Amino acid sequence: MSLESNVGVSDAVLLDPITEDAFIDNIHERFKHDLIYTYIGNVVVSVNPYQKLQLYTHDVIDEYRSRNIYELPPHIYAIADDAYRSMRDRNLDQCIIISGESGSGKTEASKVIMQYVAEVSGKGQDIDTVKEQLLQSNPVLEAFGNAKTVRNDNSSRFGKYMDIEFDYKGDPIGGVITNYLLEKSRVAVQSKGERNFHIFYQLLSGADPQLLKSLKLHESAQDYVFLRNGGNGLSSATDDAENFRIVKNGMEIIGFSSEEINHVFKLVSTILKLGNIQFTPRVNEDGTDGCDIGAENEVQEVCELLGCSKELLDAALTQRTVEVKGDKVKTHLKNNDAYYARDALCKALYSRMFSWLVQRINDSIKVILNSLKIDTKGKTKVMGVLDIYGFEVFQNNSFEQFIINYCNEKLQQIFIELTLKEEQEEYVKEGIEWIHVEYFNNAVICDLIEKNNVGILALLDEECLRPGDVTDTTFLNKLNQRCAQHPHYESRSCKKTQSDKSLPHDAFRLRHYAGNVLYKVEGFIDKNNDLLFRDLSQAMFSCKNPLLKTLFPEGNPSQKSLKRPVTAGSQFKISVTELMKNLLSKNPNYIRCIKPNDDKKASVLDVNLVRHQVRYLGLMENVRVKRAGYAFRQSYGIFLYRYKMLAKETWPSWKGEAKEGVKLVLESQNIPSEEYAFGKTKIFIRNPKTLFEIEERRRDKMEDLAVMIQKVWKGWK
Ligand code: AOV
Ligand code: MG
Repeated sequence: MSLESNVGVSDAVLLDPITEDAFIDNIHERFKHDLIYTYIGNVVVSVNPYQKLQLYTHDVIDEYRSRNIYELPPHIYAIADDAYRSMRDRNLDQCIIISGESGSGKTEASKVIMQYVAEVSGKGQDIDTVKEQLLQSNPVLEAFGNAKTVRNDNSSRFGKYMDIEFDYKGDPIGGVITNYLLEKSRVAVQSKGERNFHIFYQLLSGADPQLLKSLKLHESAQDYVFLRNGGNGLSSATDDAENFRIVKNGMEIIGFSSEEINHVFKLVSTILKLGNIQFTPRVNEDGTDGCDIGAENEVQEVCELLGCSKELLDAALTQRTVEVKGDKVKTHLKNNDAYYARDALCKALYSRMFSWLVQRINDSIKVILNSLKIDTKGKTKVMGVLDIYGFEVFQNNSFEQFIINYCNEKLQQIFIELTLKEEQEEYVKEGIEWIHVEYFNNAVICDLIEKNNVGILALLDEECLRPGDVTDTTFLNKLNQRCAQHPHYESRSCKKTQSDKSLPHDAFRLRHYAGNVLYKVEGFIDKNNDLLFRDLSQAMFSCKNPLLKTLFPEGNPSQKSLKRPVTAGSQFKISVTELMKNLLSKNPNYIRCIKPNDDKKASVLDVNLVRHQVRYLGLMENVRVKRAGYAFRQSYGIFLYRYKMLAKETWPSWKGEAKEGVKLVLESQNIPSEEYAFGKTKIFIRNPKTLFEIEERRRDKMEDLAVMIQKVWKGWK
């Protein structure tokens, strides 16, 4: 990559005039020259190039290493370097928040950050082992947690937050991955043009004949119902066989035993086989409806793979035990209910296996650390990287999209809170002259979704827990009663939207920060309840395959308590709330990803599509706040402590007010007065370059002082 960049402006703050058109023209011009990154102050705006650019080579990394952020053209490396050095040198925990809609390049950006940190941090055999484990977690989790959607050939179907831990020297000494709700419905059903999770296809096309035979699998994806319903067994953009090799190798490097790897593949195979089971309706002797299992051989093979009794599995798939006044009574499942239960089992198997994989990777990193000579005691510092599923709108949107889009609302909320709201409030609080920049605050939508007792999630829980005849329709009715007045809620029965014929009767529409999404209510109650018949969890627990005992602890017959599990929605809300708290406790760095076109094409930028994103991401507001504001602020005491050696009046100590001392320091450096402003408790510096200059002069001064001390010292000796 040419590090010279004179196309447009590299920081949108320098645009003149600051208009949306100028902003988009600038991004567009740069994009045409393969300059996909542009700053807004310290925020990186990244436009997905949909082609391999020479942006991520060792040479480029070397260029960016330990350089100040504005010395080189914008790059994720510059942000990563800045975050890394602030963490190491100033002891500030960092987080890098990557946001943008589906297919905009978040996952790729997160990998670029990890690659950078791995390259610039310390070296050595032990440290390299840790790094390798952290890096290898990517292909493994992508294989199991990503899939092709109509928006993205490698779409993350789970949220991921990774804390990388460092010692005081800045060497990585560990990492913890947290995963957020996997879109498990995909295991059983995929929309047209989409695929199941990558691992299914990878296993079929990458496993050698011997492995396939031991897993009782055929090579052709077309043989499996769960891989057929999206009508898209192959994806042009992925090489499944090669990726299988990479994933298996990754699992080995991370420390999975060959037995564990085998258990995992057995579960993958089990799911494919269960998906091929067919049920046929039957009338029982007592006149009730029941069903029989077709494809007996698939069940037989599943039993062999899992070490399960066929009788038990047959029964669990077609019957259900219910307690009636303390007695256990078996009832037959109707045909449709059997399919439903079978799918629930497959989804539970897969999503629990996925969480286990994450846990296993975390444990493995800990185990390695304990066996190495790395000192993890003492103070560690953390850099968190967040890569979640992006905002998405499909033809059919269900509970999963509702959860994904809720998560994106929360991330937008953090961005607004920190870059638009708090920043402006601080100027006012500090008495700095300030003209307010208006922006849309999406807190109102977050409330609509998550507010205790009245938000959509609470109403969904209320309906799930209500005794009586609860259906998706009763849930929708409840929403219509309770949310009709909300400006971001619309449905066919709301007065304001009654006449809108594009609104079907079985859906509600939310006006999200990033656009309107119509959610079909079908499946909301079931997906939120997330219940698995106990017969199935008991059958799984009874299997010889040890992994299943870990995955289905509630199937242990000796476990008495049958407490109702927390609903999927509540669970997600709890984990997102924790995530937000965690992010807010760290120094945030932002990467805002933009998708240039809807066709995954290189060199094409659809101005209207980009305009839409620029608007909802609040980028213009961001530019205006940054342009009128100050890049750096610090309380007087801390600033003076760091720079007091620059003025003879304040060195070695200053007895007066800190603010006065700071004034003397800045005056002594002949810094133009428009470059800074005095707040009530803090000094504000407009341009980062000014701060870098002051920092450099401090460094020179420190060197002079060191030489002087050495001379004095020698004189004494
Ligand atoms: P996402 O993470 O934001 O979507 P990805 O990071 O998976 O999007 O990017 C989608 C695809 O765009 C990738 O598979 C690459 O083909 C291409 N791409 C993205 N960034 C780059 C880059 N810097 N250089 C080259 N190609 C790139 V989602 O996970 O769907 O929200 O849930
Ligand atoms: Mg992604």
